[in-house]
Amino acid sequence: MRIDASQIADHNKKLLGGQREAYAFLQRQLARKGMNADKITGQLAGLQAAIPSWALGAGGTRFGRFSIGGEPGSLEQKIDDIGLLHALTRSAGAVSLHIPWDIPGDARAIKERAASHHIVFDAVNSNTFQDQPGQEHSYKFGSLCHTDEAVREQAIRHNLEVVGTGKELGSKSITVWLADGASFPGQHNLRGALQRTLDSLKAIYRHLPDDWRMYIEYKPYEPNFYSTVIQDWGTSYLLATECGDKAYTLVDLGHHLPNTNIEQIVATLMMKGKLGGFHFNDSKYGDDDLTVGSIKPYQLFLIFNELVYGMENNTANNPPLAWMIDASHNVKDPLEDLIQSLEAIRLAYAQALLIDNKALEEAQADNDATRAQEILQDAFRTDVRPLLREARLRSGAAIEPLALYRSLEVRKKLVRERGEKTVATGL
Ligand code: PSV
Ligand code: MN
Repeated sequence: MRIDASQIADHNKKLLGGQREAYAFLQRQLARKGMNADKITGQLAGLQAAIPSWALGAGGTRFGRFSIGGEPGSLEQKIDDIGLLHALTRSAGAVSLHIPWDIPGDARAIKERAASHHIVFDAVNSNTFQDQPGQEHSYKFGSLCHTDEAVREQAIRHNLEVVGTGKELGSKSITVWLADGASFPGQHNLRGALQRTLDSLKAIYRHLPDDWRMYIEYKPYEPNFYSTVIQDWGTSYLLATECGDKAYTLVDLGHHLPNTNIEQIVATLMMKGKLGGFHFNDSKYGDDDLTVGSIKPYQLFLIFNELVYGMENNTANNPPLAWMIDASHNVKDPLEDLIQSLEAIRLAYAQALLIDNKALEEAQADNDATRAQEILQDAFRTDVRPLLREARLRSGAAIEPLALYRSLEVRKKLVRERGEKTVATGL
């Protein structure tokens, strides 16, 4: 199914009066503080997050997976689902493919289908954390770090094939996440495993097209529980630096030990011009892959504060970031969950744009911690939703995407079209 412009226009017409009032009120409040609501609205509209091709079905845990019905059974249907999200929000204009979960049979046709939804192809993701049917060597004991050269070569080849697929689709970057690690002390020579990983990444990097980037994702644990080869941002930064200018660190919010100061990691990486991308999600304990902003919205705001500051004070020429939602949907309808995540990302961005940086700098210079907190929290506690609604309205999206999604009974229609028992590829 597709959502057409007239359905959106009808929905917006009903909400227009309320939106006009709320926006005008906020516009006046912001103007009093010397801020321009229209400018912020324009900045919000520019923030697009990629949707991963694996996030459109029910996610599972290792204990089970419960179908939600109407799941996309093919890449074409996944693109159509992202098309729905983008039509409703105009903030999901990109897809990130995971290969081999989603290999386009006919790249040109897939590209055309995506273009018909105004969707482009963001980073492609390689997968050497699972064995595929017919694969010669197993990744049970690692891939790019493996002690056996033949396994490493197979994994390198896979990454290059993924780049090849990405090239056909118009992607310009590859994200490498490795499950490589050890579950028991002594299982790995820690230094040897890191060295082999570096050598393998360099081999991939050597074949990277000039206008491509390589993002190196880190994660402290899982599926290995004693050591992960690329365990933290420092290791990723080291590897990216040794590979070269086209390699960057990728931060996945869920890939930190509890209470890690992620905003500080962002600040450090941007200071060095080495922050490549972001995987958004939220968590309470570990890599929980929950809806963005559902658990720690203040942390997300503080992260966006550093991102905005980093973009405005880009002394190290950090390139524009690749944004992606990397969440899993166990109990919610994935499309509803993603609409909420898209909203949370823009909310945090809008709040960060409201920070009075001049006043903050003064408070910092005076070592006035109380004032600094007031300045941050004043921005955080501003209800910025009229700005988000306005950005959607002006870009042809729905003022309230979730409400429209429900009133159009999208899931019910998808179940009717695709069936109750379809299962999407992914974890
Ligand atoms: C691993 O936990 C991860 O964050 C990587 O980005 C994977 O590509 C993705 O999740 C899906 O498993
Ligand atoms: Mn991730």
